[in-house]
Amino acid sequence: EAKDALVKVSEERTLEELRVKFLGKKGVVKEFLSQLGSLDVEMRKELGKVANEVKDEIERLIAEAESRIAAIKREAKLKEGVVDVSLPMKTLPVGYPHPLTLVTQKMVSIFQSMGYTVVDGPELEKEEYNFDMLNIPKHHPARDDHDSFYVQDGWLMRTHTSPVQIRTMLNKKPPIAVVVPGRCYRRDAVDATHSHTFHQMEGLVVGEGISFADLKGTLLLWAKLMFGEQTQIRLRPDYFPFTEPSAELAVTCPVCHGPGCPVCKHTGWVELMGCGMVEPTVLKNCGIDPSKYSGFAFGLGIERVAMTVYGIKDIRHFYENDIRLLEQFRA
Ligand code: FA5
Repeated sequence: EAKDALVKVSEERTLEELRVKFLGKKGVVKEFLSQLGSLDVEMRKELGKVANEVKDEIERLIAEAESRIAAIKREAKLKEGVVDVSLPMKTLPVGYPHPLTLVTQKMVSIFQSMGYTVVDGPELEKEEYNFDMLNIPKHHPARDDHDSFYVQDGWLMRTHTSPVQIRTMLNKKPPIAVVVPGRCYRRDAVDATHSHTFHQMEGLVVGEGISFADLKGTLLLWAKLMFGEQTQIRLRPDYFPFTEPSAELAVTCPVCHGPGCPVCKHTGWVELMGCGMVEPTVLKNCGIDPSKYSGFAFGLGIERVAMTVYGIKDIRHFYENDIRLLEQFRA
């Protein structure tokens, strides 16, 4: 009877009732044992042994039932405690992309959409690539504009991304269409528009029949995609030893606030980059035949573009990591 009941039991309370019924002070087993007194010794011994075996067996079945009931309870609790994934989560503080990263990504994706690839170069650069092969030999006055951090003889922290033009042309033959975003270094006094460490993006296109019209069309399209359809560009003659002719590109002020505009100072124009047709000597330095190929190049200051896009007045804001500034660039 005990066995039949105990293998089926699935509730704590019923189990306790069965325990009392069979093993309790007035339970079946005790009752049976109390009746043994009236029997003779041999019989008492024999039946006492059987009674103890029965008691052990009932205890074992109770223990089994206990662990079965515990498992059932655990199962029920798990079902009850299912995580409700639709509940609102606790938000943890997260970072946001830096404005320089946002502007770089946007510029890169515009040029990628025109078929350019992104290439990289070292920040610790050979003087030969940073200057000489770009047609800026020693004692050339243009070197004065690039006051440099020399690391050891012949090596410096690159002053612009233009040495990656050289690295690209040494490694790959035309057609070439690359952009190079990256960090640059100059021994410039820090002020609202200058930093010793800043970022540029270089562009280089080399192929057959590349003309100044290609340069102009490309940069006009870039300006419209970057600052808006209404944007116009202005090209004025400039000088760089590695391009000829060279120009300075300005765009119509995208945020003009009229008099006192922090971006264009109410001139209506923002000067953004240097550009020009790759100097034939530079092509020759890289083993590219200038009678067959021509190219254009440009180089812009990423901070300058970001300041224009977001109307930021002081370049130092970019490097201070002030959370109040960064939080304004939440996606
Ligand atoms: C150059 O560095 C040329 N390599 C650009 C170029 C490339 C011309 C290809 C033609 C063909 P420049 O020295 O003017 O040019 O620097 C370009 C831009 O870098 C500047 O307009 C400015 O926006 C940024 N820049 C230069 N120095 C600093 C500085 N100290 N802090 C922040 N931005 C700077």
